[in-house]
Amino acid sequence: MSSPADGLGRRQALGLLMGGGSSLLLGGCALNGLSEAVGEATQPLNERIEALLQGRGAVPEFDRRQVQPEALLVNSFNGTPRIAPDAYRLAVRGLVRRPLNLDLAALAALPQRECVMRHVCVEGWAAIVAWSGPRLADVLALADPSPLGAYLAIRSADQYFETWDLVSALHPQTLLATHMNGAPLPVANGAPVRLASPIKLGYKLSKWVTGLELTARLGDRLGTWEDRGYEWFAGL
Ligand SMILES: Nc1nc2c(c(=O)[nH]1)N[C@H]1C(S)=C(S)[C@@H](COP(=O)(O)O)O[C@H]1N2
Ligand SMILES: [Mo]
Repeated sequence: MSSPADGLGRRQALGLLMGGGSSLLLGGCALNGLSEAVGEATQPLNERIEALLQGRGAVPEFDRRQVQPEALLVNSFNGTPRIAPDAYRLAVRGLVRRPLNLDLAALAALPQRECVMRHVCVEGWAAIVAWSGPRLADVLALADPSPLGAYLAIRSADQYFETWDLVSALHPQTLLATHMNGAPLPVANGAPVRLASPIKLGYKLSKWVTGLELTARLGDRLGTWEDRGYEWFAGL
């Protein structure tokens, strides 16, 4: 006899155990027809469980010599915005006590981290990349976040939009990268500032980031691709 969960992945099996509604965030099954039945009230629990399952520990990193520059394909869906470095400002808004407009010098003055990670795109390619820049957590800390903040909305110059849970945003390997493979970030890859993190799929890693907004809840828009059915948590 096989159990009903046979042949299903861990996430799907868990989704069954917890009731179908949980599959929206846990299983990547946003297109299974159940998504409409998922109430907002069930989301925080799902997110907490997902974070627990992932352990939220540090992801093992690669060696700098393992980077695969030729394997990193450019995926841009709304053109390539060109941002003059001198004019660049990163707006930090929402549930913060000190709203900020940070220039590139302010980002460069923060401790610089490097993360050599595998970038994974759902379109079927992956590449090991070395990203560096300040930690997103250090940037947010400058704005003195309110404890009520639980989500981060991320705006980009090409109108790309993303939302993240704050636990993932504050993960020590989540960076606002200004450099790629040891050189300044190329325009096509998001210059002057993009998200980089080994804990999320490629579409969560916004390029040309111009705005961060700390919020207590998710709004109507989850993200450019999430609103078309892609999974919101998109954990790796
Ligand atoms: N602003 C913005 N960010 C974006 C995208 C985009 O089109 N616009 N594409 C996403 C997707 S699907 C992937 S896989 C990566 C690709 O990053 P790359 O072009 O540097 O390889 O960027 C992500 N971030
Ligand atoms: Mo992607």
